[in-house]
Amino acid sequence: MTDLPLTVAPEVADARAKGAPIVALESTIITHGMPYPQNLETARRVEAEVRASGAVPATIAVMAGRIHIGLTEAELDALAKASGVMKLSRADLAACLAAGRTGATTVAATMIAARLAGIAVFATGGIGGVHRGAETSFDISADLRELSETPVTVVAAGAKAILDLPKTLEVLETFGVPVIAYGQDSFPAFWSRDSGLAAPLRMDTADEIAAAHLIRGRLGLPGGQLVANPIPEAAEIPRAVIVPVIEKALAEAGAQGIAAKEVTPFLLSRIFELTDGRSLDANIALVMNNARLGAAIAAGIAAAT
Ligand code: PSU
Ligand code: MN
Repeated sequence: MTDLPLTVAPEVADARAKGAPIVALESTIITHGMPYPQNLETARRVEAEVRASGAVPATIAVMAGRIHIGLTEAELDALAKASGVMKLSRADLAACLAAGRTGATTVAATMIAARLAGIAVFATGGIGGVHRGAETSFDISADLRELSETPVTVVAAGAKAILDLPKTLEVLETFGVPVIAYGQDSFPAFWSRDSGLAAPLRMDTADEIAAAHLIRGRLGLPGGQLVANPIPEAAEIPRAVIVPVIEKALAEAGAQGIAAKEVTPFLLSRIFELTDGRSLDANIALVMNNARLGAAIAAGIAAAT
């Protein structure tokens, strides 16, 4: 571990040493998921929310060939403003480090880095999944496989309806990933609280989610858990409003031949434009909500270990 290019922020290292709760945060949401300056404001507010909820935030990114676990104000600022930052999934992480480049970590790469740093819980907005039309495009996010391999509990607001949600749930089931809806029976769909699909599992307390995380480890099962936390009611966008927008963005992506890593960022930015920013307000509200739940789960794990 010592020769890994890993820089752990002092606050995070201190929390690790004390066994205090830590919540990892990703950086692709900053560089490829939201426009500037809302990306920077949100990243700061999410960190503050984790702190206010009693945990230490650790935003993860690769800066000049080193994995950073916890970013300084200046690093966060530079990342939010930078253009041409690599989008790093499992396949890209080592290449970015070897080249000494800067990259933002997706859910998959953030999980890998969190595990290296001994962080059990990670909060974000939405995960990648099985894209619509995957039966011909084969576009399935590496986030799903990562959840089956890396023991980190990921708190998200479900998955966006830009994805094929039934297929996403099927793949997670095949991979043996627990998908836990928080406080309701149905699987949430990011901007909407209800996807119309039943979630495979339901839990109503952070402590129960923490206990399940620890028991999986003791069972020797690799992989993490996906906690699907519904967006707060006040921030929800009704399906009748968001679904036509999604259809339009998807049609444009198809017509323009957008493929591979470009698909998700393209759809996110088109949906932002087409909703005049309303999708972004909802996105920010749900990330904050996930930060709070992530902190509570991390506290549950810290208390039990
Ligand atoms: N979904 C969102 N917001 C995001 C992402 C997905 O609602 O910001 C980002 C996350 O970093 C996720 C990545 O891990 O996109 C998935 O990209 P892909 O579909 O190319 O695997
Ligand atoms: Mn993809």
